[in-house]
Amino acid sequence: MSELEFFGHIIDNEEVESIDGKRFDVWNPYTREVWAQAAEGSAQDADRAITSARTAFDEGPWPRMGRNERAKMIHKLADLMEERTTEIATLDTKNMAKPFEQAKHDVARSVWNFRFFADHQRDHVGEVYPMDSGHHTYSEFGPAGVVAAISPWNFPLMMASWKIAPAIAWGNTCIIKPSEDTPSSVTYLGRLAVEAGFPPGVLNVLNGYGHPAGSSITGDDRVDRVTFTGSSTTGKMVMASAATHLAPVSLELGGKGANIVFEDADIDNAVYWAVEAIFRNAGQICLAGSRLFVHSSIYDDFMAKFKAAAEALPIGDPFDPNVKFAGALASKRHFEKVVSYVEGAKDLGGHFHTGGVATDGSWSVTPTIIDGLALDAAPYCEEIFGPVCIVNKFETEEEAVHLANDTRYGLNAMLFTENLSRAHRVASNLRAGTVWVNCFFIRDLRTPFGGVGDSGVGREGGNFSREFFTEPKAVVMQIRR
Ligand code: TXE
Repeated sequence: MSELEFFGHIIDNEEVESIDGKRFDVWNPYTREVWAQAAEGSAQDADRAITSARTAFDEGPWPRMGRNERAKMIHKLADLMEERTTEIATLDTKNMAKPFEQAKHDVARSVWNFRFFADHQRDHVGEVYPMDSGHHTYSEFGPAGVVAAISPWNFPLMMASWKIAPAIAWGNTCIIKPSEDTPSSVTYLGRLAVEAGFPPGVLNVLNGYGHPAGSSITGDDRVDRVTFTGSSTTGKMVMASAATHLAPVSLELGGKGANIVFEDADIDNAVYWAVEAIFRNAGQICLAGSRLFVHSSIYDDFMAKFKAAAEALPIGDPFDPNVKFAGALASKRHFEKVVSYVEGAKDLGGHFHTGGVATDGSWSVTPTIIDGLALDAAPYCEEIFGPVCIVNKFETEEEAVHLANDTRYGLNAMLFTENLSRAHRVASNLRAGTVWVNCFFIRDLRTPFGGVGDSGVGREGGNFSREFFTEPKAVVMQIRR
């Protein structure tokens, strides 16, 4: 046991065990071995973390320091992350079998999250309105207070940084509760914040399970904002818990992304992105293009190329630089979930063009492409969150839009066409938070990000993050009587 790595809570700039000394095992899903342990947070540990963040907010320097000084410290943290890219990426790869090259890319995107929001709060422009009554009114964006952030395991560092960066940039203090499946990189980030000289209590890391650790921070009335990424079911519980003390929530939940390939698409480009959209990160992406709609006139051609590209993906050791997709799934529990959908698709008469094989030696499912399922079949309607693409034909644009929108989710959609008018028209008609045209997964942090329906509540990004992580105030000033 002694050679296992340990990830404690980071509270008040100290890395600590749980009060009751409890720990849980951290698995490497590729080797299927326990490689570390993490502190298992209880309600008492959550209380310690909240007290720390509350005191840091009410009495500490962070919300009171100049914007430039705060930005500098956040950039210092980003510098340290950049320097330790290999170490951090190694943790995410060990922890969830994320291909190492991709894990490094995730670190780079996380670094950019911190840099972007540090600068965004430093440089943001306020509004002043001269009023006919002889007053000026302006908006002030003061920090909201203590932020409880709950992050998932599919992009362990990146999803956490996406919450922490705007929260602390706007002068809040934060408690992040990483997924129990992937505590390592976020704890490491907490260590780096201490090294970067953050005042105690600005960034606390609370490890542990959704209940009691997560629910104890969302339900505490000393918490002013709750930001959560995870399943729609848990999201509803988080919202109910935050509602007990009227804390605003930002929820980024599940998805069942539609990917529409029109007859006038550049087929090779569409195939490239269809592969990226469902097999990157082994399909464990809320934005995955898990429902693919292909025009009937190009269906056979497209499917032959898509199948060939899927079968060419090397699967295996995530530390192997050739393995870029479809490694092991993040946990045994998740592997079993994906397999149950694959088996369900077989029982429901789905036609497997490729895949559907649970591989030996790791918790992997081969890249899977299925068609022939009914539109009410569970694998078609529900979020599988694995490398499983369900394909359907369509005949008209109206039909494609109807199919794409006929879901409880609405996080994102993609469309492939070389017809400019159609691109704009369809993008406008799709019920989704993000629409990609002839591409996928490209993101500008200034734009809104979030979902419709069961995919979430609220938007983050640029000024949308500012609205959520601050308490906007109107000040009215008499200029002349
Ligand atoms: O999610 P949960 P799970 C989807 C995906 C996946 C499914 C289940 O389909 O197969 O959800 O994954 C914390 N109060 N997504 O079980 O339960 C939990 O500890 C407060 C989509 O991992 O939502 C973890 O930190 N927190 C998704 C986080 O919530 C609670 C990413 C997510 O766990 C809690 C992940 C509670 N009562 C899964 N219960 C996406 N949108 O990208 C749990 N948690």
